[in-house]
Amino acid sequence: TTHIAAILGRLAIAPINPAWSTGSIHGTSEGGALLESFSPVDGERIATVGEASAHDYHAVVARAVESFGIWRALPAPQRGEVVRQFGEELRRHKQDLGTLVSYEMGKSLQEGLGEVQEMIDICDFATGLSRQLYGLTMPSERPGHRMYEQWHPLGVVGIISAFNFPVAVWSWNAAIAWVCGNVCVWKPSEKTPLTATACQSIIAGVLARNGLPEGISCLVQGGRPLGELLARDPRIALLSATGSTRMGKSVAEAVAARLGKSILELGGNNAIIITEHADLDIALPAAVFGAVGTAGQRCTSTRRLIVHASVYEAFKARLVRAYGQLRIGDPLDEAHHVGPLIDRAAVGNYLAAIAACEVQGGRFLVAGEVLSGEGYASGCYVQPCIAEVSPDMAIVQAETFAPILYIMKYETLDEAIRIQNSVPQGLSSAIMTLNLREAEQFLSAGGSDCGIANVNIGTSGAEIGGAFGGEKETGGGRESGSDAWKAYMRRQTNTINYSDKLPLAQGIRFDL
Ligand code: UN1
Repeated sequence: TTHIAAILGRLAIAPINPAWSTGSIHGTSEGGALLESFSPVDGERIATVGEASAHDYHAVVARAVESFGIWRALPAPQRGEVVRQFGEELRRHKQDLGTLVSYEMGKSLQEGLGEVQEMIDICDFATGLSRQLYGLTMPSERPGHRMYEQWHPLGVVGIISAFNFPVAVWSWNAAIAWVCGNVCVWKPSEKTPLTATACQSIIAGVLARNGLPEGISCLVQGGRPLGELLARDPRIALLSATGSTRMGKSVAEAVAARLGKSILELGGNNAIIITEHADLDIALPAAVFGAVGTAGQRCTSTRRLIVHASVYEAFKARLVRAYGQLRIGDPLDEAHHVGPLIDRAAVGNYLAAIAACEVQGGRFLVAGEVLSGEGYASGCYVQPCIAEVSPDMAIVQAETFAPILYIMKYETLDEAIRIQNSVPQGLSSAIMTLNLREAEQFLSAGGSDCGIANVNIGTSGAEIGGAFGGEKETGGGRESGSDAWKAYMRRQTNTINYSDKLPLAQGIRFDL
């Protein structure tokens, strides 16, 4: 913890600061409610953070609205320069912020650092994008007319993020939203308030050095009521929400009721198909990292393996052997592969899913258990487990945010694709094959129904350059790279007449 105190110092955050107000727009009133941050690594309380009341929330959004006027007037490449500077600060603080992510959330240090790298990458992407944001021009059907489109900022973008990627998912949204000319109001997970405050203090410094109002990046800390305020608030032009399908449905309903815009990035139930033509030497680490990385708490985590009958037994044996080599423990110790789950409630969900799987006929190849003894005092460390199942079992259809891997057998690729698509979620998917026909069938319109479909890599660990998101209960939103920026802007079609006549479109005659 002294190590953590030093990190907080370097990130300009006081370790235990109930007021939590200095220099940050975070919406805390004196004597208001507090959020406590506990580390799942050792069970320690790391910090208390002021919670935003409804009153605070309204004050913060008012500052955001005010700041929007200033920010949108800045040319996009100048906004990009501010985002570039934010990326530079993240490079400087990568070790500290990555360590804090690992300590507050529980993912391995490698993954904590990877998450900060993802933030740096999106800043680079957004900086380049700030000189693009291209609209199309198209020929007008009328003589002496010109037609084109422009992209304008939307206004205030709300961001609801989840505990599992406590900083990267915010940055995907914020960096893109900013270069597009929007200001942001961020409600992070109430389970990871400290990393959010760290990010806020970094961007606040960048904005201050550029003489810009901090309202360009706002932070409101708190639980579900704040999410509801964001969803119902007509000042929030776009609400980008990452989390459970249950949360997404209630956000989508409230936003749709006011005809607002939303980007939803919800649950996944991601599968890898391992065919008879797979290179098992790469299929194995892909499956294991996908299933146990971030202790199975990525929305892209591998939850299902669909394995061809001819390689099933061989692959199963290698998989079970690999699980035997997993080292579980303090994620800050680089000797460990797997850290804890986020909290004891998550451990409860893990145990409930295992029990349900057994009742429904699943057979465990590697049994799950909650680990106890030295180093496991937080009660959040669990044994990653594997169950042999049939694809239609209710528990296999559900996303459990824990390292539980379901393995099942198939005979034909049509059947494997049918199984892969037979769940309500549609985020990420992969096929392991060296056979061109199999790979292309999997990627075709009749193949995977997911937003992400990979060949010879696993389901998790997407790069920021592509659009990230998925179909069906995953919510349909796209964030991050490619042209996902378009969802953060409004498109305006402009027709300009430079002739001295007024011809009407569609050849309509209207003579006065
Ligand atoms: C998430 O789990 O919400 O593709 C995001 C990945 C990461 C992002 C995951 N780049 O696994």
